[in-house]
Amino acid sequence: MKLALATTTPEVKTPIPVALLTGSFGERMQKAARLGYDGVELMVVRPDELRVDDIHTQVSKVGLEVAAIASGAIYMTDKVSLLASDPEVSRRAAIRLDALIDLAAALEAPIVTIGSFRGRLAWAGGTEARGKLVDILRMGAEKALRQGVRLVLEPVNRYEGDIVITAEEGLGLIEEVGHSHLGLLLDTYHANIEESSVTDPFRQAMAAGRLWHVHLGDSNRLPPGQGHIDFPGIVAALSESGYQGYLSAELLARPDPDAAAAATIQYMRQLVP
Ligand code: LER
Ligand code: MN
Repeated sequence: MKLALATTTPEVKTPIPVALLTGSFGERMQKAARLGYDGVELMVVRPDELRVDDIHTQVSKVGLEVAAIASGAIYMTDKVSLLASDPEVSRRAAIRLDALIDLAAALEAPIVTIGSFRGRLAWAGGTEARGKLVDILRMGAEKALRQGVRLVLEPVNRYEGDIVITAEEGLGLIEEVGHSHLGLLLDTYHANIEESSVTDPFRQAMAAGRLWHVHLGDSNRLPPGQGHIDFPGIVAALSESGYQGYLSAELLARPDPDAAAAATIQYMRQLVP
């Protein structure tokens, strides 16, 4: 298992509450490496504004990997989502997803995340919009296959979404899509709110062969160890089921983005040597 943290790419100017580290992009890469992280999860908003070669250089010259390309900041800043009420916005979101997949391939990132960026059924016309999401995910997974990356769907709690709240629901939708390149991302913070057990979903998703990425945040969305989630139990469940992917810190940048990054790795390195 490897450790990463979520941070924004240079074109993102608005503060993202769950993005870690301060300074220029290059400075943040140096800080992440110095703290002992293995990788970074890049929260991208406008992929067409990025200088991909510069990013690749700044990440790799400090010995980091791009653990994932995250879509979550797109909805937060631009209000663009796959299930937007306006079909034109939804179309733009699908184009943005394509661009994130291309970016992941260019940066050798294995994963593109789809959490709150999927939008809500309620916005897109109710339960019928489920089929629309299935189609978009299937097309996205097909594009990911062509580019040698994989998509992960993230259950998000009921206050932030209305489709795929639990791991079981996520696995069901993934089965419906039926594509080799669509899997699951489990976020400990969302799992703590929605699941009956905080460890079983990790085992179930691993047993299904679909757990490809994990987000870390404690019950209060602070760094692990500062709330009441059983992180030793989760890491044990992952380790016993053979998880080799990233555990990526996506949590509130409190008391500040650097302190939260430091506290997270200090706690997690005891569990993931
Ligand atoms: C949002 O709460 C979250 O967990 C993100 O990963 C979703 O895009
Ligand atoms: Mn998350």
